[in-house]
This record gives sequence, structure tokens and C-alpha cells, in this order.
Amino acid sequence: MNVDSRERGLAKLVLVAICAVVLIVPLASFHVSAAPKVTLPTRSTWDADMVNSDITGYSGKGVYVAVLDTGLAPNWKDYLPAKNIATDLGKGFKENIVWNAETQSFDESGTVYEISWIGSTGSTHGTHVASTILGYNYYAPADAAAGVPLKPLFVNGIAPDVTVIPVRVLADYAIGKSQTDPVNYTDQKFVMGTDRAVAAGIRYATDLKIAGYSPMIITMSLGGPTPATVMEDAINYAISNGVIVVAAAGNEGDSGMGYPGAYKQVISVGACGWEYEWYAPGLVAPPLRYRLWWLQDNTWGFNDMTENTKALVNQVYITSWSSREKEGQQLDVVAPGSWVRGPYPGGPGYSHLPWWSSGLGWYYGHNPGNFYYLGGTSMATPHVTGIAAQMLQKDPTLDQAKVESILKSTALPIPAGSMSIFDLGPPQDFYTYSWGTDATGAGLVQADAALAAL
Ligand SMILES: [Ca+2]
Ligand SMILES: [Ca+2]
Ligand SMILES: [Ca+2]
Repeated sequence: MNVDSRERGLAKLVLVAICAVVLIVPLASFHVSAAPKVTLPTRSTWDADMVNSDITGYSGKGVYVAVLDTGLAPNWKDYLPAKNIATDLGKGFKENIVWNAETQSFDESGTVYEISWIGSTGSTHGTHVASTILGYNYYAPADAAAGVPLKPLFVNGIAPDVTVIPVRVLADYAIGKSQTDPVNYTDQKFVMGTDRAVAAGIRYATDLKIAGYSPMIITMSLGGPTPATVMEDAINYAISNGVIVVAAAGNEGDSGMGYPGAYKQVISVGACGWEYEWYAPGLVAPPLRYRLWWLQDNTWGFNDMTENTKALVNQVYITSWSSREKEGQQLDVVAPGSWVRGPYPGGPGYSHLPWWSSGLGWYYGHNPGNFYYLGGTSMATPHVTGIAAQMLQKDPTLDQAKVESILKSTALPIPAGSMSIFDLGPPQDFYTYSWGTDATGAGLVQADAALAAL
């Protein structure tokens, strides 16, 4: 089971997959600093504008969101508002795997044990996912170097007042060569989860809901290729206890959806993008647009996505990698997942001082990429979760079937189609993306319409 995302630095595309390199570091050596006592100016982004979560008047207040992912980065307070993270409820689950020489594959051990919810610096995918829901502190001195001296700001989230419970079900694994087939498997370090670990996370969040942490949403930006009874049983336990369950469709394109997303009882989310991400008529990828197209900022002059739904439909494309619905699977809706900016500290990028310090990390060139554009149904999923949180704020009695049916009936239908999109590649060029009705579900979620339907 892998995290469903791709990452983009400035011009590279990397799959975050089972063999993503993990830095093994002692977590205790990192000091989590307190958040700065400053009030930052706030800015909204293209993706919130696209789903209209910014005009509903709801914020998810009073709603709990269990983010089942890689946990949060050790320096999460650099980015996320501490008051919105239930650190006392955070937890992690891991199942060991062992190499089976006979079958030449990994076997799950069958035993899940608890680990910290603080993730490693090897994958800060969960931090990025949480940032889409809550919003995050943003400052990237590289913007200034590129000619856009943006001051520190707070990027608005989809449901900024929810309480996030970090539940780490995607853990670090290090498999030495001696444990494996030395020919086909060298030393490996990767971040992943198992069906049992994910099921344990689902049950943990459900039990919290039963204990009074309600309403509760479980959001899963993860998936594996095959169904598993242990996971589906846990999902059914959650739903029958009133928990809302949202999951990524997967990034496998025509190969179909992953699990848990493909289960019909789950609210599943595919990924769409915006025609004018890296290019707009009259603005042919100059540095300004290149860096800040994602941010609505009057200063830079491209701050608005049309509110005319007929015009908007013609600017939405479905990504080539967003999983298509196969027989027996159910794709419910799509949301912005290409490309979403957010904190993604890791590797050398982690060795920086907090941005409100003197910034020496940048000065010494140690911090090339703490914010990344990530593309994936991983990024689309927290948009739908945020909208569901707004719905639960308005009506805490909503159950899974009701939330799913309203999200679908109020979605903006996206017809099958084809669109030429400027992309960074490499090489930078226009690429044509095509999609059928198996890639759209009921369409693009619309928060304002969903809230109005309650
Ligand atoms: Ca809008
Ligand atoms: Ca469904
Ligand atoms: Ca707008």
C-alpha cells in the first residue's frame, strides 16, 4: 500500500512509491519549536476557489478529522496551527513484514503494534495532506530569488477549524539485503502500510468517535491494488458507527482504482486540474506565473477562478493518472489534485531553521524544497474531506450515505473530454489529456451547493 501522490519540485516529477528513499534519523534529535506569535496575512488558492469551499461561511468547526497517513513531520509546528492538532489523540500503527525466500515476496507478520504519530523525514506526505485541510504557514525565499518577493503568509485551508487527529498507518521500513533476495532486492528503505495497519487506524478513529469525539471523518490518501477483508470490515465498523470515510481513488489511470477507495461504501475521490495552472493567455509561463499561479494574490494579478460554472467546466481536466472506475468499483467525485502546493519537508530540505528564525537554512542553501507541488488523488481527497467537515458542522447527524449522496448530487458534472494543458514536463510543452465518464464520477465537488442542500 503506497501513498497516492506524485511530487513536483520546480520541474521534476517523482513517484512517491514503495521505494521512495527514506532518511533514517533519530527523531529525538529534532526539537519542535513553538509557533510564532504573529498574525500573518492570509491568502486563498485556486483549488479552494474551484470547489467554492471559500464562500460557504463554514469552516469545519467542532469536527474531528483522523488523517490516516504518514503522521506529521517532526517540525509540523513550522507549518500547521498547533491548536488544530490533537497531539494527545495522535497514534501510529505498524505491522512488520518479512522476506519469504520461497515465494520471493514479503509476507505480513500478522501483528500490528503501536508507533508514534510523529512521522519521519522520509515521507511528509501526511503533513501535506493535513495542510490542505487546515491551511499552513508559507514562506519560500526562493520566490524572492525568482522575482516575486512574497512575504510570509498563511494559506487558507478547506476546513481550517477542524481538529486533526494524526494517525500514522504508513510507516518507515528498512529491509536489509541479507533479509531478501540479494539479486533482485538490494537494501531498501520505503514508506508504506499494510491492510492490518490501516484497519487498526480505522478502528482506532472509530473508537474515538464512539467515545465522544464526534462528528468524525476518516480521510485516507492511500491505497493498494487488492481488496482485503480486514480493511473492509474496519470500514464497515466505522460507517455503522456514524464515521464518514473518504479515500483516494488511486493514481493508476486505466489500471483502475485502489482499495479502500474502490469500495462502494467509501466516498472516493479522483483528481482534476485547472487548464491555466502553468499557463494563461497573455501570460506565457513567465517566472511570475510559473511560481505563483496556485496562489490568489492581487499583487500578482491572477487571483480568480471563474464563478460561472459553464465556463469553469471548460477549464477542468481529469489527470491522466487519476484512477478510472472498473467493473465492481465506484468512483464518486473528483477534486483538485494537480497541482497542490503545501509543506513537504524532507531530505536536505528538512535541515532548516524555522522560517521565523534568521533563515540561515536558506542562507546556507540547505533548504531547497520545503514546499512542493504534489499531484495525486492524495491531494484531491482532503478537499472532499474538508467539504464533508463543513457539512458536518452544519448538520452533525449526517451519515455516510447522506454525505456521499449530497456530494454527488451537487457536484458539477464533468463530461468526457480532452484538453491541451501546458505542463512543465520535462520537457515543458502542451500535453493532451483525455478522459471518459469512468474518470469523472458525478463530477467536481462544489461546497456551496453541498451546504445549500442541507
Ligand atoms: Ca469559486
Ligand atoms: Ca461511494
Ligand atoms: Ca473565483
